[in-house]
Amino acid sequence: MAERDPDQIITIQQHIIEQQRKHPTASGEFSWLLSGITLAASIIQAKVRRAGLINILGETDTDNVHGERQQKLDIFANQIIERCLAFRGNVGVLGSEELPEPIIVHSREGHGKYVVLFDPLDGSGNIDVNVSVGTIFSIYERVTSGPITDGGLKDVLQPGVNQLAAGYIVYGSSTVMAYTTGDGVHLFTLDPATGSFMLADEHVRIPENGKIYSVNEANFDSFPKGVQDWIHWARTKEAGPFTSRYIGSMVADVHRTLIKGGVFMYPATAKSPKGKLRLMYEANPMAFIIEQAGGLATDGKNRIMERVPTELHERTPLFIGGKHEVTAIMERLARG
Ligand code: AHM
Ligand code: MG
Repeated sequence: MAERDPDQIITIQQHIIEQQRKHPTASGEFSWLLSGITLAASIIQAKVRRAGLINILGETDTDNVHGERQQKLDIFANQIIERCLAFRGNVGVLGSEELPEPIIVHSREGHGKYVVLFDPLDGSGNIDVNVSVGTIFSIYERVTSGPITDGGLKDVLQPGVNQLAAGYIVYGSSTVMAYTTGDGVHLFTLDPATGSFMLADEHVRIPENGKIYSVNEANFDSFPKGVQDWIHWARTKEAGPFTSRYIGSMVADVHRTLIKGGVFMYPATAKSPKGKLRLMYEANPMAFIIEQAGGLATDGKNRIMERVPTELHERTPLFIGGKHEVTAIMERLARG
């Protein structure tokens, strides 16, 4: 790929259009869909930035002065994404962490051909303490055609390898967005002055041999033995040594892992025997991003993106990050 002039300013819209030009048969519908997600992200970040003020101004989760129910931020984020995508005309099914069942989108043109799965505000438990939160999304093409008859489940329950695109937005000290359509991972930073996501880095690669592990160590005693063994090893002098970082917002922990390397994990625990994180809108999109950056994402045994889902809210253990670290943990797990 030709080197870009570093002085060139590229917005996410331009970038998506450029990506689309690489596919001569592309209709432009897909770019239209992605731009719905960036619009939602801009609106959500503005609301997240005012979260503290909203409390100071005395608004609660009771009715506001207009007689409207004051919403929690994750419900707000969910509604914004629904509203930004449902009217694009090309989305057939939406699935969200906040919704028990998929939503079938009825548009004037008939059922759209895309499926979008999302976690509207990952890590929302951290908002009260001003820690980064984010939005995660995953896009598929429907596998059925014509009217959607089974509540959208056939179209939703696809393995991650079928994803057309995935990405996340972190509402941190700045707002950053990462996306992939299978041609590398591209990073953008929101310029609050213009409201545009500006290209910050293209074809990002996860550093090899990162020396950070990220896990909720309070659960250590109930981790599988292989995970305990690897952590014991990582704490030794010979290992590197590693340092530990755990934000408690997966989206922010994985973003750090993408930039700095190392491994983020949420193994099975006594409290969450199947793992805590959700396969379809947390693990799969992050797996697509990290694999496209040269890393790995597994459930300890198998590649996350090859798991065949059986339900929208299915949980999975997750080991995601640099190849060396994830492979080493899997080897220890295999030893039992
Ligand atoms: P959420 O989507 O309801 O916010 O829950 C998922 C979050 C992840 O962002 C994070 O990695 C994990 O829960 C933290 O869990 P724990 O507090 O058990 O460490
Ligand atoms: Mg989440």
